[in-house]
Amino acid sequence: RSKQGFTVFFTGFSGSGKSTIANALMVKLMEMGGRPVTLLDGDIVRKNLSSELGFSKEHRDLNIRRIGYVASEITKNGGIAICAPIAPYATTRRAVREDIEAYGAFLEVHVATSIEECERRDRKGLYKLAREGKIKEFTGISDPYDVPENPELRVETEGTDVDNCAHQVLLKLENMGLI
Ligand code: GGZ
Repeated sequence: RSKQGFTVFFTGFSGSGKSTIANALMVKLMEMGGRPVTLLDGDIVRKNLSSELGFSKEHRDLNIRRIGYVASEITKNGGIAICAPIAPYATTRRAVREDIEAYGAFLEVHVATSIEECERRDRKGLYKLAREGKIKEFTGISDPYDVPENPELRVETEGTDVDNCAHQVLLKLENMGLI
């Protein structure tokens, strides 16, 4: 019998490393073959699926529910979905988990890079703009982020490289009997 589908759901601040780790994980899972792998990255979803949405709580929740719906369909069909939005609200993450667990497994991965480190890196210059008030409702600066209390996995990116973080996710998937 072929293995069940599953969703790996990354959550963390802008610039925490979610996309980079998600990409590395996707490559590793694709190399293993077997099931199709679909990456639903924050920016890509916002461009293609949620282009009319902003960053109010209502809009963020809609965005996350859409990602959750697509991931649940992929999971239902036996595929692998990798999601990498900020997903700042615990209740919304919980709702997505429930949608997906109806069809397969859900692995929440908290990319636990601190806000100080994300702001220090400021890869896209967004934190600077947020501090200047040029971007409003910016997660971690002027908008909330509920730290996940019981994620399946928490990865620390300060002092751990991308490959190692992606490998930790693979080990967890193995332990859960999913790969
Ligand atoms: C947070 C924002 C904001 C505000 C624009 N707050 O580093 P990025 O650029 O590529 O990742 C961030 C992305 C967040 O979109 P998500 O869909 O992941 O967010 S959520 O899960 O909350 O729906 C950042 C950019 O969009 N960005 N304005 N105000 N991030």
